[in-house]
Amino acid sequence: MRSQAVWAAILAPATVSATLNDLAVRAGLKYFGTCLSESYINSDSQYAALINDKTEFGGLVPENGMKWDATEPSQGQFSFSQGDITANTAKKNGQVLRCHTLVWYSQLPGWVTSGSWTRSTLQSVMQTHITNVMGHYKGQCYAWDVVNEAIADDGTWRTSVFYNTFSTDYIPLAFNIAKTADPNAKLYYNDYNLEYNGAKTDTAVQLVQLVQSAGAPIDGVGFQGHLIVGSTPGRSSLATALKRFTALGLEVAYTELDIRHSSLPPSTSALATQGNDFANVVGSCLDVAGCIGVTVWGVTDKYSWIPQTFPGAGDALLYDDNYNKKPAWTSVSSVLAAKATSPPASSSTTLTTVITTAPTSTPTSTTAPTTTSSSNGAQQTHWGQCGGIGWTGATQCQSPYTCQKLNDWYYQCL
Ligand code: 9MR
Repeated sequence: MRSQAVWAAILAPATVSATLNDLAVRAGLKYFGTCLSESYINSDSQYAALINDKTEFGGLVPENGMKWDATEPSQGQFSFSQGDITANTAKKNGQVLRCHTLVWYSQLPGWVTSGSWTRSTLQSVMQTHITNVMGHYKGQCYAWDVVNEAIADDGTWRTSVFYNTFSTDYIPLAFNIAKTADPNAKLYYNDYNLEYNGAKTDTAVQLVQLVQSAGAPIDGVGFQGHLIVGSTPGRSSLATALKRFTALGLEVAYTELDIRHSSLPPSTSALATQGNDFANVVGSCLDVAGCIGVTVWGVTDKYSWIPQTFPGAGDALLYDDNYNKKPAWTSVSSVLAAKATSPPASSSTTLTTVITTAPTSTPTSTTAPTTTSSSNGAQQTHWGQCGGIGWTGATQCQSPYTCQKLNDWYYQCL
């Protein structure tokens, strides 16, 4: 049992940084990352500054640059110029690189979708594609999304040129080829709507078992996390879904997190709900031992795939159009900070547990103490920090929240 003095040294406020990746790493994750849009990195300096800030985004994944249509637009002709943008940025900054994606029904060039294939000819095409693309990035990718979105929303197998040719046999085949191409990359299955723990999640569990029983390697499952404000499952339900895969010996990660408003502009209360939803998603990752990181699918609401796919919906990210941090940014940073500044309790599975295991005999307080200067009457939003050693910001919470002590260094509006 460590003494309180030892905890004080370990948790010294000077080392608490208010940037997302720094907090995530202190909270035990490998990274907090984002996708990099190849379209904006060279034309928007504010965008580039955030992408290059490893303390904020410690992981990168190319939004489009490593997909089949970008890397092998014509059969046997490979191009890595788009994918290299993200790979080189991550290398320069020391960020964790996720690589996305090898076998997917979408963003396939016409020569793949409209070819007439036998198992043997399509296997050769997959072999050539995976071997060349993974070979080019060999040693650089922490993880590869080997197979993406193989399951339809109702839990049946998604039809595609791959499924139509092989049934499900293309899935273990892809993982086997990938293992040979880059033995050190973590090999992931990646999909959306696994968060709801319904029929699609059931089939994803079957997919993992199918790969494992074929004797093929699989290391992780990516929960994309394309969610909707107000319909996002709660923290413990999300953790339950993640644990179905860690129980199979895999790691999990949120790989494309965004939580969209169904109508725009969002009201103040919708922004607060979005913050709660983000907090639940990130919190669920913190609650599951095998959840290794969170990647958001974009930096700013200015640039997102959502309005094109879901007209009228959007504003799903942590920074607004003008690069202001949204309430969701505050909630994410607060959930990370609560874990980062708490002692590694044996089972800090919920915020409540964190509170009850704080390393101090002082009872949970509802008034913020120990600030070095007072704030000018400003009030924190739900999840915001409201006190702690060294804290100089607001110490009052917006109604109905109260400022509660998580530990000597961190008080939060709950
Ligand atoms: O964000 C990507 C967008 O720019 C592309 O036009 C789109 C094409 O399908 O793909 C988007 O990213 C997808 C990701 O690669 C896989 N999961 C769903 C993402 C959102 O559609």
